[in-house]
Amino acid sequence: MVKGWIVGLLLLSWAVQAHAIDVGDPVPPYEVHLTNGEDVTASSQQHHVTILHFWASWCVPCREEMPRMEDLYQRYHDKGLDIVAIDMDSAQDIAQAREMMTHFHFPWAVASQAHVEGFGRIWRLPLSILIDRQGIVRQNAWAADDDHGLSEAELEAQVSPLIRSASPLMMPEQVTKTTLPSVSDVQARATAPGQKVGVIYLTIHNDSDVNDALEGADSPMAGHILLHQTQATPDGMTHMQHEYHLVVPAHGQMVLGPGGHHLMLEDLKQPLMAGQTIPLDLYFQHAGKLHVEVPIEPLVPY
Ligand SMILES: [Cu+2]
Repeated sequence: MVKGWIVGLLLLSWAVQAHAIDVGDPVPPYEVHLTNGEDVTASSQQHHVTILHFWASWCVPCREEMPRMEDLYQRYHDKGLDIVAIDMDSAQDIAQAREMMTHFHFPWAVASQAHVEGFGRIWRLPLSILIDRQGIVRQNAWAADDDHGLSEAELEAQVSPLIRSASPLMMPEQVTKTTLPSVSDVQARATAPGQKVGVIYLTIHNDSDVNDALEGADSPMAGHILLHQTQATPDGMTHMQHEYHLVVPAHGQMVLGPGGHHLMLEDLKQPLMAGQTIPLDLYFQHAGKLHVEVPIEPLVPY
């Protein structure tokens, strides 16, 4: 049964798109002109939980699923849920779709009035896309495993947590993608001739809403750069421990300074001369690469 619908839909040329989205992606731009005259777009749905629900009047599991969508809508619409039905009927069947929609309270549009190409191919029916209040796709090509449509329990399990979360449900790799940390108090110390190691201090500020982590650093002036922490040993000495991951908390900072964390430049290609700068790339787990020019300070006598 399902196979027949898939083949039928593959022939619908308007829906054919090469690019598809993944769960966790920001919602692509879309624009749906509803039969009630209103428009629904990604920006009009900010702070709402949205289900884009693709269906057709000839689709048996759609007819089973629609009343459960209606129940869900009745339960959660005043708490922020919107359901937008997009009817995939061909032109001669739209009257039938219109009659069916009179039984439901959520709005609908015909497919030719729905610009949803960014979601990729609508490859089966019924099919739903669930978008959270932050505009993140939480279910893509959402459909039941059987021919009876999504159950009340399946709908409830996915939708109610998004309804309850007025605050963002965090997806760090999405949220921080464009938020680079900034740095202050950046400095290196000049080295004596023949010295093969140098040190860089800086403070990292994370202005995004989620934790990030410094995972590595690189510079053409050193063979490699390690993340180190100076630690006191019981006998009163210090040693340097290699770290792989320095967490910079959300809206917080990480200080790399004398006696604590630092960047250790090893296998220096040339002496670090006061007044020059070191080109440095910092690699963050979420934000990616940050380039910094590090001023070299004179060697201070201890
Ligand atoms: Cu060190």
